[in-house]
Amino acid sequence: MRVAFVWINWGGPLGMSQGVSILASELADAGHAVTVIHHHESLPGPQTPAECAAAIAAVEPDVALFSFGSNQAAVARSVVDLLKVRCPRLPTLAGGVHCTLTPEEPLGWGSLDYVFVGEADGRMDGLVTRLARGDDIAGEPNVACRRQGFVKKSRVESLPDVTRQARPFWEGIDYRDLCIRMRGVVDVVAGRGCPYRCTYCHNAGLIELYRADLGVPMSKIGFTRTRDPHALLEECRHYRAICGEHLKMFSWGDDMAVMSKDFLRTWAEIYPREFPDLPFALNATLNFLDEEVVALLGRAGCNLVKFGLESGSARLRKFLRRPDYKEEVVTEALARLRRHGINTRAYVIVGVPTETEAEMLSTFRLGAALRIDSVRPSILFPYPGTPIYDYCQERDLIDHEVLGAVHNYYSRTVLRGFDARMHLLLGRIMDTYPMIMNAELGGEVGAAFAPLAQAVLHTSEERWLAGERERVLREQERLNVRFRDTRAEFYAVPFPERPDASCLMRARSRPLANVDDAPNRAIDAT
Ligand code: B12
Ligand code: SF4
Repeated sequence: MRVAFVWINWGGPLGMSQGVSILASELADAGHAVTVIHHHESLPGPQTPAECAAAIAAVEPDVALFSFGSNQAAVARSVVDLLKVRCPRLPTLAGGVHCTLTPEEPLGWGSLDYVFVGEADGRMDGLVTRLARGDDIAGEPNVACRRQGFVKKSRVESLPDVTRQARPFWEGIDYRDLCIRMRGVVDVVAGRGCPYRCTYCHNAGLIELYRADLGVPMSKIGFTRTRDPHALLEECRHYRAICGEHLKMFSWGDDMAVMSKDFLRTWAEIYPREFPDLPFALNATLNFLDEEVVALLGRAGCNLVKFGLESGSARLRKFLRRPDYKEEVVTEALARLRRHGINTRAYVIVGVPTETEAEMLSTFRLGAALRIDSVRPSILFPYPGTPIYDYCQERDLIDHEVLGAVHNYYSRTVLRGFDARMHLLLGRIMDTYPMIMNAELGGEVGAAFAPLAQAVLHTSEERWLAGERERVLREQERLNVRFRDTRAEFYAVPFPERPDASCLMRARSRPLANVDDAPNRAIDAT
């Protein structure tokens, strides 16, 4: 069968969906002719929903498959609506995290035939073959559709065994080009799942879905899974062969990559033997970073541990149900990582309901005080299917018009309910947070940036919009240039298209992988 597999990533950061890649290779290995269409503004492919629909139609597919997240649902809808007009008889099936957590939403468009709920490994050949034959797949496990105005959803099957996960679709996705565009970073996945249920994360909804449908307690779902390290190593070899000298770093997409010490022990043996100079980065919760885990990561050549700090306020960390919300857990884990020369990146969230100005500022001040190598803010976006979404919905905090139009989580807040002062600062913060952090660093850097931080916090909106913003940003740029060639440490945003990616410019024992702005100072944009 001919299959068009569309990955809608419009407005999001560039990167390939592992889900699309492995499902596409499953289909190809079963004998289907698969075309992956990557819809992203920075790529040469389709630039509008109409062009995307035309690109799909040009494949003359027997089935069209879609994958997208909540922020891309509006774009996906336009594409599917237009496709339905062009090819009314073409069967369509969509999957991914948005479809899993809120199948009613895409099914409500009226143009999409089916939605897949949950993980689809091992299922693609059967589904596509039946769809292409014109069968009705309502009633198949994990499948949802609309019948007589109601959403009909079958129960999900048990979670797949990731040790049998298919390979990436190397022959159908230009990974070399992506690697170059992503400044040398290649995404891989070493496992799936996370034992926690932070209120803003998809995992809370996923666990609940599988627990309810399978009728077993959470501990029996088998949610947290690790791949065979040798299979991952084989994948790394393949990427090296494809990307050659462009490959600078592997970034693991796992939500929580340090759950299995057995995996890490093997990885620390096999990876550095073959890739002694190729760093990798992963996500972890700080409470898992005991001495043995950090030592294994160090031995394996891990360059960067990324973690959700989320807030400078322990109250908000607890509100968000972080497993590592306690101050001492944060400081001890960071000290351990530093001792082993591993760089750190904190993801932080601003615009959490009930957050005060002081709490928001404390987040950046804490990041600077702890000298975290990279601090990456996002503005809270309540994803449907998460506990924080229900919390905001119950309190009527969501501006649904804005919610549907925001393609990522660093553009603007989609929440109402903050006072005017918080709204004003939330509107400024993504442009200016490095100045607030730099003002905290003390010394010459702190003194130079302090007036800019003051201007950010105390300029009226009228003056800000009448030119003060540009002046402050120009001055920041001037200071960045001034400090760049000194030994001073300061935060800067190296890539204009990624305002959320700030790095502490400093000499490191393990330089971060993919951009050098000065000798011995590297920054990355993964
Ligand atoms: C790596 C990653 C990225 C990469 C790749 C994106 C991707 N979607 O794969 C990049 C950097 C591009 C990225 C960008 C963004 N991401 Co991101 N990302 C991840 C992360 C950490 C891992 C994804 C992964 O590899 N999973 C493993 C693979 C095997 O699973 P999977 O892709 O879900 O696929 C399985 C099923 O979903 C299903 N499936 C998927 N597609 C399809 C299609 C069909 C037809 C079928 C039948 C089944 C099916 O089967 C697959 C195999 O079992 C996830 C968290 C997570 N654990 O999922 C967040 C996550 C997906 N990202 C998230 C967000 C918010 C974003 C951004 C909006 C970030 C931003 N800066 O604003 C953008 C939007 C991108 C987009 N178009 O979705 C949220 C999405 C929330 C939501 N409700 O949409 C997540 C869940 C993080 C979180 N905890 O909130 N991200
Ligand atoms: S620790 Fe991270 S991946 Fe796990 S539930 Fe919390 S936010 Fe999600």
